[in-house]
Amino acid sequence: MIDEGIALFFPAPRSYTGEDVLELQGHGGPVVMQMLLQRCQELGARLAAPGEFTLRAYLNGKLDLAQAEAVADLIEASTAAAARSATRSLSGEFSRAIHDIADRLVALRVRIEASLDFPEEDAGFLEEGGELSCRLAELAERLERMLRGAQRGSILRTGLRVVLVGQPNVGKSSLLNRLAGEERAIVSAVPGTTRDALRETIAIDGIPLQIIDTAGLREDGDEVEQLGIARSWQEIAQADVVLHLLDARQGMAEDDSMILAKLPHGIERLVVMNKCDLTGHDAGKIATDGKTTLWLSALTGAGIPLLEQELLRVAGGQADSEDVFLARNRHLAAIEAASSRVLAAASRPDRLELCAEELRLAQRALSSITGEFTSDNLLGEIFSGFCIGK
Ligand SMILES: Nc1nc2c(ncn2[C@@H]2O[C@H](COP(=O)(O)OP(=O)(O)OP(=O)(O)O)[C@@H](O)[C@H]2O)c(=O)[nH]1
Ligand SMILES: [Mg+2]
Repeated sequence: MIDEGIALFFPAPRSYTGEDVLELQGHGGPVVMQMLLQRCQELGARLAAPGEFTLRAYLNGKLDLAQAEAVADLIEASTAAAARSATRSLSGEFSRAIHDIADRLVALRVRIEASLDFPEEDAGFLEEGGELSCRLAELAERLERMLRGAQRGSILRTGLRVVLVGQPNVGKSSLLNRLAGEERAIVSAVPGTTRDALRETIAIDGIPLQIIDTAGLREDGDEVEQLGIARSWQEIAQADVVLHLLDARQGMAEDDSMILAKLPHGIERLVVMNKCDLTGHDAGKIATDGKTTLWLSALTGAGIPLLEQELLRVAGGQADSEDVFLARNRHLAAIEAASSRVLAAASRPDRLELCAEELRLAQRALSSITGEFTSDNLLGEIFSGFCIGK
């Protein structure tokens, strides 16, 4: 005897994978489980590949591809809002929204094909400003809305990457500790304390944020510090938002202008005047010509709620709304592709056969999300990201 437990038999097709499934449940603990697994293997079973159960469920039509991905996202969700969004996708809400748009694309294509064959029967349909252009505009609108929801969902999945940047000693590590609510990073009055990038995941209103503390940027410093600074720039290159910290007593110095000039183009940047407690300046937010400066104190915590609000704004606000789907990059690319096909169709009302072809390609792009058109390579990529036994 190895253990006492339960054997559950799920006859096909009413199991997770759609096949006959036998589940053995023991008391747990790595040694006993290992012995149980070993005995099963001696009797002819083999270990499952990563995601193999979910892959089988997909191949047997129990789930579509977007739902299968939601299984992995649910397991890996880092906040309750992300988990809820994954559950919505798992229940098929995302897939239904995709199918709804795809159905509209098909219906419109059918009308166009009919007009090609019998132009005189449906003249109002093709007129300028007529039904065709209205329908195309409506489709473009829907895709645009879906893209926005998916972009917000993609932040919910991976977390917004927030990199703390600035000269040595301005208080980056202090701010990380303040946001994390614990003493994660070493803080000291010695400039050049932080050497290696340090990351901490926090959640604000259900939105996961990866806060990354970096080595203070300066030209001198020893070899180790310079290696750390090179890492700071690597982190900056992958940031969604850069928090540029300044010492409020000094404000923007020459070295800061140099840092500014080297930041990647188009990156979201917030200027943080830290140590406002030493200046007598109140904590607060000042917005001038679209640029936001936050005055706060990492030491006392004054102004931190304002910073959190500002980060939420950058992340796209509320995490938990109905139209936010936990999208992956491949979903975003597919929705974007469909959207540009529909726009291309709208620009060619004079060439109906081109218009119909664009709509066909738009439909194909959307269907790749739920898995109607997918290559084996893509399946391998998706399911290898799962943990074993799921
Ligand atoms: N009065 C005051 N002191 C602060 C504040 N934030 C940080 N400090 C102090 O400033 C010093 C430097 O803080 P750190 O958080 O280590 O600064 P850093 O930017 O991480 O520095 P490096 O790692 O060297 O780049 C420490 O002595 C902190 O206690 C603040 O808001 N007010
Ligand atoms: Mg530091």
